[in-house]
Amino acid sequence: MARKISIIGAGMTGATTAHWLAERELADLVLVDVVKGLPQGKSLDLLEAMPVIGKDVRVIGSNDYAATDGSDIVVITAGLPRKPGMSREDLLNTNADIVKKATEETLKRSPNAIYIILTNPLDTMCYVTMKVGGLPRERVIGQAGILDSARMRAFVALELGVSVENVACYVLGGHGDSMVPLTRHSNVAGVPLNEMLPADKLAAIVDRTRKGGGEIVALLKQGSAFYAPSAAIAQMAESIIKNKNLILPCSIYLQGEYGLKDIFFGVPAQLGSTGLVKVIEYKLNNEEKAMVEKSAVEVKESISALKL
Ligand code: TXD
Repeated sequence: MARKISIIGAGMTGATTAHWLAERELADLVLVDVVKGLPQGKSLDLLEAMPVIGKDVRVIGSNDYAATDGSDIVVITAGLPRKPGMSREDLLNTNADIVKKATEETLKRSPNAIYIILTNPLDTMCYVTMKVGGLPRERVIGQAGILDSARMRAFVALELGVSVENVACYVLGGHGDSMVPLTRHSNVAGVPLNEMLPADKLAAIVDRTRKGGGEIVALLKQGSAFYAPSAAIAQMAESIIKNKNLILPCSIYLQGEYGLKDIFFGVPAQLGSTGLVKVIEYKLNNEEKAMVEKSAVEVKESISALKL
């Protein structure tokens, strides 16, 4: 039987995730959204592209969670952007309600599903799914770090004129301005980044990475990044479906790793058929530890503002 991936939220990231996933021919796809016609229209359009790209993927769109029955993976991208007059805390609790409902409705139809969360504030929404679903941490994985690391990789590759494939960058921490780009552990074909780039260039790349989301929001004027975030989800899903055991920076519920407990936080995570297989720990120096702690405070504050 074909594997099945359901994507809740058929907006920019949800639909683009379906696109990248269809290209990889990993599983049949379901798009669910509250807007009438939107998931149906986008999925029909994508289905009609399959003969052109030669992939046998069934794509269904629905306003009803019944379509998600028996999913192997559920991706949650549903949420609202901040509206004028809305505080961050208001947005947090509005999106928490949406993610809560998406979790409850999908989990009862797919009791063994692995969850990949995208909705912001990311680390806190992962916490909502894990708590509401009563799920083990292995089955709730947030997407943020692949995107942040990919931005840094793209900027380094551009600067040096080398292939993106030769550039390995690692970004830890919460998905926010306090993310922690690990320049010491990043490298180009094995050569440490700080030997490949002068300090000022490297500092500029780190700064652009931290502000990467905002740079795109400012350009688009409406909405936020969607190609790169959804490509990242497809990579996570592939590692799970194919049991590839790729080590990818993901938001994971920590239980003592990096000295942190009871929060979702961006760390390198090995992903296989059961979801999280293992958290990989870097040896951090004092400066890096201080950045991690600062980032963790932000995530803790966000979780404590939750009204579940
Ligand atoms: O790296 C990351 N984690 C992020 C996070 C990168 C990019 C986007 N990030 C966040 O993902 C963003 O801040 C939002 O919270 C979500 C979704 O972003 P997207 O760009 O896809 O937003 P859209 O285009 O507005 O799509 C959201 C869809 C839209 O079609 C709504 O109708 C739908 O969500 N929606 C719902 N679907 C199902 N059920 C409910 N209740 C619902 N409410 C809204």
